This record gives sequence, C-alpha cells and structure tokens, in this order.
Amino acid sequence: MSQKNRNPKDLNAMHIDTLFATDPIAADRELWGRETSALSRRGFLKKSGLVAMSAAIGAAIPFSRFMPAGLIPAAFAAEGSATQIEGKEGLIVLNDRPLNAETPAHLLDDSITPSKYLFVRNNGVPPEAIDVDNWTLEIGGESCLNPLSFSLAELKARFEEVTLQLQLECGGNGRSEFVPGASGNQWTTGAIGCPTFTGVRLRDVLNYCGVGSDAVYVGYYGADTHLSGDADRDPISRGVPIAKALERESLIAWKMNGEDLPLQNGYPLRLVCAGWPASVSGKWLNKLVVRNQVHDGEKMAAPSYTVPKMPVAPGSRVPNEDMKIIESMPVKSLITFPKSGITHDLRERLIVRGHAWAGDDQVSGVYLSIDFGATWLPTGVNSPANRLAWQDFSGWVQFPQPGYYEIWARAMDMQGRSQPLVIPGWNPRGYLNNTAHRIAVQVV
Ligand SMILES: Nc1nc2c(c(=O)[nH]1)N[C@H]1C(S)=C(S)[C@@H](COP(=O)(O)O)O[C@H]1N2
Ligand SMILES: [Mo]
Repeated sequence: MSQKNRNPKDLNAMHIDTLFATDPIAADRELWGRETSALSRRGFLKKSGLVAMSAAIGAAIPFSRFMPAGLIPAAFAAEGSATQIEGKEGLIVLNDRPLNAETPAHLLDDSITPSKYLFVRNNGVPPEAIDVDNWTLEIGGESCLNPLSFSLAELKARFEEVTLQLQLECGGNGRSEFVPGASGNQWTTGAIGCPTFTGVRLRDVLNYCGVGSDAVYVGYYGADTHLSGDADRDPISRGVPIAKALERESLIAWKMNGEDLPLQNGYPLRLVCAGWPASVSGKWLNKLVVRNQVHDGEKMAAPSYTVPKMPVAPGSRVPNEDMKIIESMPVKSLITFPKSGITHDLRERLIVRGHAWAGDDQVSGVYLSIDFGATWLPTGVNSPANRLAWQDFSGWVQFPQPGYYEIWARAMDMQGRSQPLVIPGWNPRGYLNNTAHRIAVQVV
C-alpha cells in the first residue's frame, strides 16, 4: 500500500508492532524489577519500581503494562519559573541574554495565538528606540534587477495588504528531550504559535524590484545587534530558496493580531515564511537580498539549522559537509486542553483539544491514546484558516478506572507521515523533535 493511500484508521495496526521492539511484558519485568532509589526527571524509570513511581505520582497506573521502558512520566515534566517579560506574562524564560522564552501548552489553547503568548527567540539584542517614521526596508542583492528602498508608508501604499494566520515554530522546539542532549535553548513544547499577520506579499515587493532569472535564494537582515556588541557582526541572517519566497503566503508583516508587532517579535517589520524553522522569518527587518547562490548570512552554514543528510547514531560527530539545511518542519501536534497534571472525575468524559500542523503540508488526522499508544481514538480536525495555519483538533476520552494516565496526541500529514512515539532522528544540534505530545491526568 502506498503511503498516500493509506487509511489513517490503519494507524494502530501499522505501528503497534514496530513501536515496541521489546515485548511489553518483558519490558515491564525489566522496568519494575529494579530497586527504588532517588527520583529524577531523566533517570526515573531506570532507578525506581512501579511502587515508587505510583507513590511519586500519587496514583496507580492502570495501563502500566503498556508503558514503554525508559519513559519519563509526563507528570514529571519540568516546570519553569514564570517571567517578567513585559507583555509576555506566563511565558517561561529559558535564557535572558539573549532573551528566549517559551509558552506553556495550556496557554496556547486559542485557535489564534494571542500576541502575549507567542514565544520569543532572540539570537542577539533587539534594537532600541525604533524610529518607525524613518524605518526603511532595502531590497538588493546580486539577483535584484532594480534595488530599491521603501519606507513603511510606501510599503503600505504600494502593495496589496494581506492578512493570514501563520504558524511559527522554532527549529529547536523539543530539543530538551534529545539524549544525549544538545546545547542551545532547552525548548520543551512551547516554541510554537499561530497568530495572524498583516502585511504585504514578499513576492509582490520582490517582483516590483525585479527578480533576476539567476535568483536562487532570498536572505534577510534585521536591526538587532550581536551579543558581543560588535556592530559588524549580524546575530542572524538567514533566508529561503526563491520558490519559498515567492509563495503567496510569504509575507513582510507589520501587524500581528491586528496590532503593531510586539517589540520582541520584530516590531516594526518582520518576514514570515511559515512552515519552515522560524529562524527564516527575520525580525526587525530592514534589508532583503535576492541572491544568485544559497544565502551565506550568519547561521546559514552548518551546524546551524541543519540536520545530518543520513540518519546518525545518537552522539555522533557529524562533519559539516554531511549536514543539510532544514526546510519544511515535520508533522506535529500539541494538547492545549486540559492542562497537564489535572485531576479528573472517573464518571465524566474528558474533552481533549489542541492544534496540529505539518510544515508546508496539511494535517490529515489527529489521534489520541490513553494507554501509552496501545490503542488510538480519532479526533475531529478542522481545516486550516488558510495554508500554513495550524489546525484545531478536538476529541474526548473516558477512563476505565481511577489512576494515573497519560494522554498522547499524534498527528498525521497528507503523505501518511505521523509523529513518532520515541524521540526521532537524533542530530547534533537537537532540531526537529516531533514526538507525540503527552500530558498527565489523575483520574479519581
Ligand atoms: N532579526 C532576527 N530575526 C529572527 C531572530 C533573531 O534573533 N533576529 N530569531 C529567529 C528565530 S531562531 C526564531 S525561532 C524566530 C522567533 O520568532 P519570535 O521570537 O517572534 O517567536 O525569529 C527568527 N528571526
Ligand atoms: Mo529558532
């Protein structure tokens, strides 16, 4: 059966025997046979038995027979401290220089991400004292036929205004789960959001200036400065191949959710090329270059935003020439309701909802499991507001008896690719972790 024609309902049958390479009962014995010792998020299951784990969780685990060896219960997810980023209350700060902050899953419940809940990923220092009236966007590069400079007013007056809902996900979202770990911000699940953006199409602006027939790539520059203070160094200057730049959803935006962009998200102007690592969506945008080669700005070269061309063993050292630039992001989902860790009444159904997205592709289905992936239930999935917007899903589950449960969500794209249940594709910098999302529920 081809991937394309595969019925999403076959998900269970397709994966169940490949998921647990080890016999689950044997895995149980191995898992629970060990002696109890101290609890830690990473080493938990190696060191403790079922009794200790149940005690720590405060409940029995009805489907423990299906629980994969080495699984860290979702109940032990790291809790960060709430931050004081102005206008971004509730986000978890991962780094304060440069500022990086992610959004707890339950704060991403809205279909359209409120501006205050869009994560912040800075590589340098945002510009200060922005003079909007004198802000200019320069268009140049060796494959730009007619280099020009636009004020914000000119951009607004000259080109058709477009509003689209567009997903932004950092390429490193989920990095914290890789073993061995990768350096960089230890994003858990919160470097994703899907607000609306208003601006003009990148292609309208580029075509107005004239795109040479030898154009290969479009690169951006922003007004933020390098952490070192060196004015000649860019914190980041990435871009996309010309085909992605010329898509109708690639925008030069000045509004998010109908208002000025928040300072941390690129005020007064940013690029949005959704569905790819959000590092291609330049903030504080002041220059675009149409290149006759792959853009060679800061963080375009390996190992930044690249993954091995071939799968590698975890912990491998991979030469730069064996790395390739990340393009479309993989299929993924996030449970945004309920909040992980809630207590739920056995007699009630539990509504479960969230969002799913699939890079340049679309989501064909989202499935839920309450028994560590042994069985899956379909959910209702909405169409996206437009191409490259995430899709809302919603379903419900009912529990057979009191105890500790995890709800797992797993999305599938239109090509039949679905989220893995174990951390996929280890890579040196910890990109593209699209493992199924898990939340913990205590049923009483
Ligand atoms: N000028 C500039 N643009 C940038 C960045 C940056 O540091 N400077 N960070 C990039 C990265 S790595 C990501 S994930 C997104 C984050 O966008 P957000 O902070 O609005 O969520 O912006 C991208 N654009
Ligand atoms: Mo990023």
